[in-house]
Amino acid sequence: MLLVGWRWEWDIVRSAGLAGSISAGAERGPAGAAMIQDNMPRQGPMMDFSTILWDVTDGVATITLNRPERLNSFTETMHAELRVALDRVETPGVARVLILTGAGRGFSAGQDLSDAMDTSGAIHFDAGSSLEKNYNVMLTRLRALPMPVIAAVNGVAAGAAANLALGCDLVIAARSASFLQAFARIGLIPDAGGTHSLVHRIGLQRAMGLAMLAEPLPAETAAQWGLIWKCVDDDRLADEVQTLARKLASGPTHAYALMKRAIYAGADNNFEQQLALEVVLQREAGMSADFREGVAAFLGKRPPVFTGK
Ligand code: LHQ
Repeated sequence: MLLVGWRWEWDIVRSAGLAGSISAGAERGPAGAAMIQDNMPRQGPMMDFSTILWDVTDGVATITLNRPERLNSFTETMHAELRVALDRVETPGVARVLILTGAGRGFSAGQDLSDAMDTSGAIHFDAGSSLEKNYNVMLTRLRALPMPVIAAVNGVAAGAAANLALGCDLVIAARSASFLQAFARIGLIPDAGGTHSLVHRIGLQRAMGLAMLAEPLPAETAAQWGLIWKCVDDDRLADEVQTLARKLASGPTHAYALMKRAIYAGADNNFEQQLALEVVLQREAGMSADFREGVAAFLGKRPPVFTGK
């Protein structure tokens, strides 16, 4: 797919049902709504990607994996484009929430396996190097991103893509979606953080079963097991994700960034380490403009208007 105009891209995003209304303005003011800084683009699909779609509307950035004919599997081009899109999200003032989703019927089938085969039909692929260069960098960046990252899992998420989705801060999935640790089917092991996130969230037995049997885990079971935040009916996914994203985009962004640091560290630290970390991070949160606003709003018996600072 070649260079396309933003309106075309927008149609695709809208048909995937996940982007915010292009004409929707942010609610503002004391209703607790999004405070959009003047330099924040109200809408901003870019024209220079061929494997992803990019949009930022009212502080909500959306990256849509967009190779639906190959179930949005990852190629080197897609990884390169994702790096650029993340550069944009990381630019101060651009976004206060990131949504990651897929176009068409799937979220993503993981690594594009045709990349592993050369023109003679031989399989040559340094999977370790692809992890180091691509997936691990992206996972680390998503975790460090100073804003909430939502995975909107619209269909099957397989292989590295399942674990990339699980690497987002909140995972919300359509009821028809599933999470497939497909690796054993092709003689690999779960990667992209899966051996960490699965063990921590659902325990060793369930992690081992998913890894060894490589059977799809329905979204509903994933939610029941605590692997993801929520499973919703397919026709509710777009609205639920937008509502969640807009709520988070009007929240205390700096506190969210600190929460991410605390909670991810909490998966590995002991109790004493975590108490000490909370002191450091809470001290920082307590110096924020949003803390001052939160307290003033509480005492003034009005909803807070957070700027994210
Ligand atoms: C695909 C793919 C795909 C290419 C569907 N590649 N074309 C590895 C190496 C390096 C570093 C990082 O980590 C990794 C880990 C990985 O991620 S390895 C890849 C792991 N993923 C898989 O093994 C999943 C492979 N795909 C499937 O098993 C199925 O496609 C699932 C179960 C996801 C969905 O099944 P269906 O709904 O029946 O769809 P489909 O199989 O018909 O796929 C649709 C098309 O997409 C089809 O093309 P075609 O031309 O026949 O219509 C597939 O060939 C293509 N496709 N996954 N990973």
